[in-house]
Amino acid sequence: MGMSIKPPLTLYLAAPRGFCAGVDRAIKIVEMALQKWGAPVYVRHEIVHNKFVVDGLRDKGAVFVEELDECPDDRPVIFSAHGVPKAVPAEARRREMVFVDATCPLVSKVHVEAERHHAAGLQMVMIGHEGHPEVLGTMGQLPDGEVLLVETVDDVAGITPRDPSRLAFITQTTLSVDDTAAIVAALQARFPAIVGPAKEDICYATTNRQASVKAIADRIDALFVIGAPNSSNSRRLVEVGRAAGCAYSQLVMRADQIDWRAIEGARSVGVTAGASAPEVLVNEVIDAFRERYDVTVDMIETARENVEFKVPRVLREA
Ligand code: 0CJ
Ligand code: F3S
Repeated sequence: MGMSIKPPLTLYLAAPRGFCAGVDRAIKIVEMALQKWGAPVYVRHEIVHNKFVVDGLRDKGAVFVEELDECPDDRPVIFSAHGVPKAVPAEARRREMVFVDATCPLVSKVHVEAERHHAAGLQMVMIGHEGHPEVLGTMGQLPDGEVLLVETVDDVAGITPRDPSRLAFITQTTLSVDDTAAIVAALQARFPAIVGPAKEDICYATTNRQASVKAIADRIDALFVIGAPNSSNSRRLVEVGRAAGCAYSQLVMRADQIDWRAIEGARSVGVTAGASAPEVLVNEVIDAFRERYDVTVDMIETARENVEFKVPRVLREA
């Protein structure tokens, strides 16, 4: 940079951002399993959707696979934070494997809701993204055909429930709060008898991160969401930024993905991170801004979080 004077820039740092309690717990489970049993410990699916986290655990001896049939019988396996269909632990039991379920307790709660409604004779409608592991896991709690999936308001008109008067709905935990409210309203309009949670099953972390983006979106020229392309909650933060008035809202895995020319002339930017993105990557992005600008960081905190989840008992025992 030599003698050049850096242009001023205000960096609005959203809070809450980054790791949620479910991600924190899931990563701890892998680390504690490696300590307890040694390497290799198998992990079914990325423990959370972040390459930096996954690479770090792989360096410590975790082996990431997509399906249980890629694991040997005689090594422990961990199921990712997103949850698994019932058939997965059933198969692990049949093979007498040691397994630890890192499914977020807030996802497990949705699994229980689905089972409860099913036991009461209701067919389920799930609001979620087709093919996402959480959706596969939650739908996989019930027999095939018992859960109808809708992704959009338009999808609501296209489903054909067995008995429209005996329906319940559940949702993925990482959806857009606003889009989901519209889908729930469409379901209630078409199926007045449908039962469900008070609002939806979106978790506290998803809700809080979206609210903090909304709080800064109208005062920034650009928004950078640190997160992975396969991270649902992170992608929703980009959409929320755009919908709330920041047209240039971008998902970046880390600092090297920032397109500096695209933000030439920017005076203020927003930075946040998805629930699976570690704070070291936030700091990396802030440092990259400091190299190019005279940065003033202004943290905008819209909520305080104090949620913590215990790791399973098997890992708390010596
Ligand atoms: O599904 C979850 C319980 C969220 C886990 C944390 O975030 P991430 O990015 O691994 O997963 P999503 O794609 O679901 O946001
Ligand atoms: Fe759980 Fe929500 Fe995080 S469902 S894993 S607390 S994003």
